This record gives sequence, C-alpha cells and structure tokens, in this order.
Amino acid sequence: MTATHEPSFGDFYRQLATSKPEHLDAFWMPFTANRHFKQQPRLLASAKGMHYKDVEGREILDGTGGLWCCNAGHSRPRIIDAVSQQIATMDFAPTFQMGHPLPFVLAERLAAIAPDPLKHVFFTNSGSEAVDTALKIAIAYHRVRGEGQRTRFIGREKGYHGVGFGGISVGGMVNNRKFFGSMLPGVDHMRHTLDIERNGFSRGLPQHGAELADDLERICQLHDASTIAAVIVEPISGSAGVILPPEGYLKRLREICTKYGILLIFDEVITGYGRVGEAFAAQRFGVTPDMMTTAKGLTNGSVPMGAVFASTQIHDTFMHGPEAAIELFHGYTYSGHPLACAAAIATLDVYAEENLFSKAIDLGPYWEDALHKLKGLPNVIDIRNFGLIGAVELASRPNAVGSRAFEVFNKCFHEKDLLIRTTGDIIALSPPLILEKTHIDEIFSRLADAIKETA
Ligand code: PXG
Repeated sequence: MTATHEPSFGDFYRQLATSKPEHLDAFWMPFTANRHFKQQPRLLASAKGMHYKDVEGREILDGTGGLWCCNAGHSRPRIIDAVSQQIATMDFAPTFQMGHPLPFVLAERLAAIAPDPLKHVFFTNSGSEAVDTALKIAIAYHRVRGEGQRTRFIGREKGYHGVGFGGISVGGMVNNRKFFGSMLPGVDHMRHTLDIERNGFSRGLPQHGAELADDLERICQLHDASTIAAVIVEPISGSAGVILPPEGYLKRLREICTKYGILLIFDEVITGYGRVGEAFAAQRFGVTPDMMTTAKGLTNGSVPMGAVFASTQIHDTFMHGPEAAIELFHGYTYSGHPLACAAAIATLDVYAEENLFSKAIDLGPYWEDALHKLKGLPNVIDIRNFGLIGAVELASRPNAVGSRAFEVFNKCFHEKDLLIRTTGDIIALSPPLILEKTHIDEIFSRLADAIKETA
C-alpha cells in the first residue's frame, strides 16, 4: 500500500495563504514571534526529498532537515507505507502491564546501533521527555543502589535540553529559564565552550578549551561529588548555535564522572542518527556516556518519538527487587506508540540501506570547504562545522541581537527559496543527509547572496 503524498493545493491552503492575521490567531505558536509571523506567514504545505513546497507551490531547499529531524529527507515512501499499514492494523495499544511487538523489535534494533553498553531503551514522545526521563532514572538509580543523597544535576551554560522543568533547569539558555521561576533545586552549571577569540573559524573541533571540563572538578569540590547524580551535556550544542566540544573536552568530562561515580548523560537529540558521521556522536568522539537521550531523527521527524538509552549497569540495577514489583514508576501513555515504532523501524531501514550514517564522513570535507568560503562576507565573525552541521555567526547590530540573522533567514525564505535556522545572530544548518554536492553548492551560494544583501 502506498499512501498518497502529492500535495493538493486546494481551497484550504489558498485560503490559509491569503489569510488575514486574525484567521491565524487561534494557534499560539511555539518559540515564535507570533504577531510578527502572522503579519507575513511562512506556511509550508508539502515536502519531498530535499525540498519543501510552500502553500503557493514554491519549492524551497531545506538546509535544516525540518528542525534537525528529517535526516533521510522528506516524505520517504517506506516510512509512509509503514505508518499507513500500522494505523490500519492497530492504532494504539497500551504498554503499561501490556505489550505489543513493535517497541521490543525497535529497542533491539536501536541497541544494535548504540555503543556498548547502552543496550536498554526507554521510549518517550519527544526530546524534552527523554531528558526528564534520563534525569529521573539517574536519581532513582542512585537511590536503588543505596546512594539516595545523589540528587544534584550538573548542566552547562548555553545547554539546551528541551522545555520540561528538568530540561530548563539543567539547560543554560537564559530566555528559556528566566520566565519560569526557580525550577529544580540543586542544579549547577559548567561554563560553555564557545571561545571565538581563541577558536574563531576553526575547521572541525576547536583546539582550545579542553581545560573547561575541569569546571566539573571544581563543582565536585564545592558540593562534594557524593551529592551529584549526573552531568548532562550535548556533545555538540545545537540550539544555542552550534557550539563544539574542544579536542579532548568530552574525554576529560568522562574521566571526572567515572572518578566520582557520577552518571554522564549525552543529550544526542540533534547529534544522533547520523548527523556527525556515526549513528551517535558518542561513537564519533569515542566517548561513551552512561545514558543518551534521542528523538527527532529517530523517526525521521515523521511521528513524535524520543528514546533514552541506558547502560546495562543502570538497567540491571533496577531489576533486583521482588519479581512482581514495578521497577520504575515512570512512563507515558504513548511510550512505544505503534505508529511511532513503525515509523522508527522503517527509518532505521532507510538509514541502513542508504548508508546514511556515513554520509557526514563522505561529504564532510566538501561541506566544510563550501561553508568556510563564506569567511570574509559582511558581518561574518565566525564559522563552525562538524559532520553535516554548519554555523555562521554574524556580528549583532547594536541593541538588536538577532535582528541581522533573522533578516537573512527571511531573505533566504522569501527570496532565495532556502530554509535556514537562526538563533540569536547565528545561522545554523543541518541538511538532510541525502543531500548531494550540488545541494551543498546551492545552499551556500544562496546563503552567501542573502548575507551580502543584508546590511
Ligand atoms: N535536547 C536537545 C539537545 C535538543 O536539541 C531537545 C532536547 C528537546 O526536544 P523536543 O522534541 O522536546 O523539542 C532538543 C530540541 C534549533 C532547535 O533551532 C532545536 C531543538 C528544538 C527546536 C529548535 O536548534 N532541539
């Protein structure tokens, strides 16, 4: 069965495209300047491969994989078929004291591509829920093994771990935190690793800054390591504008965590599923955490799903109580949802058949060269890259942080038929991994023009 995925630009879309702002008012959009958007909406209607089409049928090259989601490109027939067949077969089944085969199959498939010993998988519906799940598992794990005093979490400045109370507490993006009260108690933060002065225009990982991992050592001295449950970091920070780990930094974090019995959690929501040339950044960097949080590329963005990977040691620690007792009082109605599982299994098939996890290695050098050719364009103060991730940082206008990059974003979308993503004055790129060299050329020539045309 092949579901139809041809766009139909019927009256509905046309009406939406020409909507007056008040017709768009009911949807309170996430992380969006709502009033600004609704004056000049950017509405996508269909997607295939490397491209979106907007509501008027204009083709837009996707430099972002949706939002770091669609690693295999858009609307892949195999995923469409799997989800269509699944919804026709069984729409929903509970996973609390019940089961169905798909999450078991999927977990095994995921364990097979995860680094040893991260061989157990807990399903959620998003990255934010994956983060909260991992934090809760960390605290419960220490309690189960008799170290219930380990309740502190250590995050990092500029970290993004979703929007749950756990995630914003360990996160380090100021606007995501300051409106929301005091959050979780007992959280501390290491410094971030962005250092344009020493590392500006680095190709790949920056040379300077491994010593920033020693912040963790200092925090351990301050609070006593025996009070700390876990450290959580993104191997590469995405949302804050592509901040890379300096050479040796992650290894140093791992060493300190091991020394003090602190769990290390890698939030791989954007780095997972091939973005950096291996299934996970943990493998590319040769550093193994105790847990990984993932989402997005897990289903190629097609159905909401997150997954937490836990080490055998963590999982097995929970499995010693009375046999009929529930080991972990945590879960979501939709943990292991049939449609999400079907989408994820089909997605893993596509990744494997098309060897997409190695695309970032094969195309990485070409991507890097093309990106770094933007050096010297007006207002470009840094360029960063790793795998198939790229960032161009622009100088901020006085008293208007973010306005210059947002203008480039708008110009790209409306005039250059290119979708990019911005955060502050940083342009972030994370194209579908199916792209070819001609797409890379297109992305950077259109972006270069937009940057040149923006004062
Ligand atoms: N952790 C990380 C590292 C993320 O990047 C989340 C958790 C939360 O996932 P959910 O599925 O709850 O949104 C994310 C999400 C951007 C951007 O522009 C990145 C994300 C979300 C929206 C925008 O970089 N990452």
